[in-house]
Amino acid sequence: MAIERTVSIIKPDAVAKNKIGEILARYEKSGLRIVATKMLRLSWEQAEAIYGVHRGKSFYNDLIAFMTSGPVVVSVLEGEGAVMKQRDVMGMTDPRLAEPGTVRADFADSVNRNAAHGSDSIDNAKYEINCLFAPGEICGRWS
Ligand code: 3AN
Repeated sequence: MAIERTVSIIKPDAVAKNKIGEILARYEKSGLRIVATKMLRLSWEQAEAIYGVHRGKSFYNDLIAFMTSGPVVVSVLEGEGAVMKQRDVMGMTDPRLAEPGTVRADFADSVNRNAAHGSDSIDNAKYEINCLFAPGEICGRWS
């Protein structure tokens, strides 16, 4: 399987619960490597850039307000099949449907306060990396 990169965002609810280390540890235990990570408060424009696909949906404004409501931890994860692997560790969007042991099953309260974000395709990962990181902030570790 190819080495891919994907974006993880630990959302404001999980940061507030002090679960940053536990969540990143799960990604590391799955074999993924952190090649960039930082804490920041997303601007409204950054949140809209990442979630623009949902513009017009009933939950859109609440989603952007939530994502900008407090600090987040954004990371680039690298590894074999990184996009799907991160999403497997994260679990389904609605924590009530997420497999036991996934990040969302264990740390999320609801579908709109669901602890974690992950890119859903290689193309979206490239787009999100470009939105959130400068090239010099990423340290490839695979070779
Ligand atoms: P995922 O984050 O699992 O890729 P998406 O891309 O469908 O799921 O949704 C992006 C974000 O929008 C979710 N993480 C969640 O915060 C929010 N969201 C999605 N569906 C709903 C919904 N039905 N009601 C409220 N918020 C939602």
